[in-house]
Parts: sequence; C-alpha cells; structure tokens
Amino acid sequence: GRPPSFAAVDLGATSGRVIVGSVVGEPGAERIDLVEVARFPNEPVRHGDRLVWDLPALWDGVVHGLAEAAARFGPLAGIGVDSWAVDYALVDDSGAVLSPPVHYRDPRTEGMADRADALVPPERRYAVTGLQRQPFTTAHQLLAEDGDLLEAAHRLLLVPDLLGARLTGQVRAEITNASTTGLLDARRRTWSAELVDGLGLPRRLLPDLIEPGERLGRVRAEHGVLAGTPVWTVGSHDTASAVVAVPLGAGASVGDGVAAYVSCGTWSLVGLELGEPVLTEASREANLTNEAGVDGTVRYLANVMGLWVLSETLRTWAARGTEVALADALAAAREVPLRRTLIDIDDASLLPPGDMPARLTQLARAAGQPVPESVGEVVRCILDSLALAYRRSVRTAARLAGVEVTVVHIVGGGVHNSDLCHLTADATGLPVVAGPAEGAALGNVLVQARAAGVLAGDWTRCDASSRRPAS
Ligand code: LRH
Repeated sequence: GRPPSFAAVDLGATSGRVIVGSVVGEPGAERIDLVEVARFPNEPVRHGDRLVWDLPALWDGVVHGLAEAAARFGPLAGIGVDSWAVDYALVDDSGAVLSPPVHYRDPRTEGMADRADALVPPERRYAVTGLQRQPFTTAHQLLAEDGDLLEAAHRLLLVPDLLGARLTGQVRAEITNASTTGLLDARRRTWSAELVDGLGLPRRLLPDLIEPGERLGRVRAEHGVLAGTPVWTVGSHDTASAVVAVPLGAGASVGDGVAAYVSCGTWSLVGLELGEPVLTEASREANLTNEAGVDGTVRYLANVMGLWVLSETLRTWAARGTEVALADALAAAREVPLRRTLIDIDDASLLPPGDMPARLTQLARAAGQPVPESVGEVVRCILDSLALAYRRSVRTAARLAGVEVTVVHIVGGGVHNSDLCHLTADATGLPVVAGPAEGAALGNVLVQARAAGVLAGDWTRCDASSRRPAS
C-alpha cells in the first residue's frame, strides 16, 4: 500500500508552506520523504494604523495546500500546524475572530515591557517564565491591546492554535508556543495565574494547554476532502519543530560536549536543548530565553536578528529602484575584506520594518566602525555581524548552562547561505553541520508520525537528562 503521509503546515514570517512527509522503509529503518506541495507568500497588510497578518490569505493558502496534499498523497494520516511565535487573534465565544492578528513588528508594543515591569518585577517574571525580554512578547502585546476588544474577547488563540481550532473545532493552547507568551510557568509547564493576574489580564483568555504529540481532533465535515483527517499537536512554535529536526545526537561523535544549533530563517535562534530551564539572574541579564520544547525539553537560546536584516536591506534597495539579487549581493560581499564593519546586529533599532541600510550606517558610526557604503560592504557587515552574534550566543548559552559545545548545527532556509555557514564555523571555531533546510516541517512530521504510531512509540526527542545544566 501507500506509505503513511503527514501534511506539515509551516508558516513563516515571509512565506507559508504545506509539506508532505511520507514514512517509507522497513520498521526500525524508516526514512521520511519530504515533498513541498504548496508555498504561498505571507505579506503583512495595513489595518488602520496597525501592521497585521493577512489571515484570510493565510487560511486560503493553508486549505488549498492541504487539498493539494490530499489529492496527491491522500488519505492523509495527519495534519500538524506550526508557525512563528507570539502573535494571536482574539475570538468571541462562537470562535469568530474579532480583529486580525497584529504583526509582532508593529510599534504598538513600545514601552509595554516597562509597563509590565511596573506590574510584576522583571526578576520575578524571569524566575517564573524564563523568557527573554522582547518588546513583542504576547503579554506585552496584550498590554497594548484595545480595552473594548479585550473585554469582548472570549479566548486568545496563537496562530497555529487558531488554525487548529478552525480545522477541528477544538480550542487548545499548544505548550511550545504558549511558552512565548510570557504567561507560562517554565518549570511546571502550566499557565502562571500569578503573572496573568499580576499583569491584569483576564484568565478566561487562556485555553487549556496541550502538549505536542496528542490528537487535537479530526477535521470537521465542512472541510470537504479533508474531513475526518486527524490533526495532531506538534511543536507549534516553528522553532520547537525545527529543533526536533536537528540531529543533536551527532554531536557526540565530535567530542564529549553537546551540540548547539542555529535555526536560521527570518530570525536566527541560537542555543541549546536542555532538560531543565536556566532561571538565574545571570541568564536574565544575558537575555537568554527558556522556551518549552517537545518531550519536556527546554530550548535555551538567544534571538539573533537573523536574515531579516539582509532581506529588509534588499527590500529597501528595491524600493529605491535598485533591485539586487541575493546571489549578486553575496558575491559582492566576497570581494570586501572580512570584518570590515562589525555592528551589534541585535540592536533593537533593527527590529521594525523600514530603511535598513540607514540604520546600519547609524550603528557603524556609533561603534566607530567604517560606514558600509557599497552593496558588498553592507552585506559583508551583515554577515560578519551575524556570525559574531552566533559566536557570542553559543558561548554565553554554554557558559550559563554549564556545558561544553563541540559542534554547531544550522537548520532552516539559512543553510542555503553557504557564506554564512562558513563564517559561523570560523567565528565559533567549531565544526558546522548544515541541514535540513526544511527543519520545522521535518520536526512537525516526525512528531505527528510518532503520535500516530507510525514511528516506533518508544522514540523520544532526545535524552534530555544528559543535557541537564550542571548545578
Ligand atoms: C521564528 C520565531 C522565533 C520567535 C519569533 C517571533 O520564526 O518563531 O522563534 O522569537 O519568530
């Protein structure tokens, strides 16, 4: 018969994909074949004075992609949904969306982290959630939310939970993504009533939590060819699914240490997989985050500004009439001396959309570095500064977790940028293993296939206990 096939819906900040993973081969020696059946742009739109996600377009891309998946590989053994973190829709008690999800790069969160601090001290919030300080954290977005809307809202649904609810009618909060809200207790993996109350947020907004690897429900009859297909919970935070796909065990062959990863896309998420969160003050000061992973693991990592800086630079140039292809930009950078200009790529000024080269110039000036002028110089500056940030993040995470890192895995679209992979090896002084490129989709499929009993039931994410921080 046909091999069991699972559809992974993987939504990134610039595009969405439906990828089918089929489990082929003998039991015990299975292989997953991935086929991309649909890819659609994810372009934020203006809604009043807000930058929001185009939910109807995303939904359309998802259902068409799933229909295509069913036509080519059906009947599907399952569907799983992952997306970027933190953003949500507020829904009423009939499930209707009250307003489009606001983009995490919208400036409405300005000052909200400070407001949250005034309600619950940052030390306390970190001790409970282990979450990095970022303007866009869900809790901070909620503090900027329209009061009437909040009052009218019955539930808050993060993007993958919203799609899961539309497909199945089941309303849950998948825990890996829930951990990016700033409202989850990192040790107990439950909502923190203390923080929800302390920040003045209505408890009713938060759905019951669910771990990855459960059956959320079956697709409702109204969805035609997909009706009845099981929907499995996966690491619905794309980074959680990407980390599932990192061959972390391969680190053992490179020495006694552990493997670090760079999940490289719009953002570069740089860090370790641990068995326990690191909730110390030193960790808070380093702004490392502890996010909930699959199988009770912890993603201990830093958000590095990522390829966003490069794509927004290319977009700025194109908007000015100077279209530069990525390949040409990278080629130009190769002609410029290494580390000509190093800036702090994680500077908060680089977060919003807008003129990126101008901001890079400002940062270079402020740092007393040569201002990058040509295409090659600007791209050189971005790549070198990214690699430097990877080094800093790998080292800091290792030090604070009390482990030695002996290999770095790069997964996600960034693996196609071989310049960046080589620079990462040079900067960290460690071997770099690149791939898979579709990490989130692969991790999504792996968790579904295990939940469905298609991959051996005793397969676990990793031996998390061996990655416990030294105490
Ligand atoms: C990457 C990502 C990252 C979050 C950010 C908002 O896509 O999910 O892990 O911090 O988007």
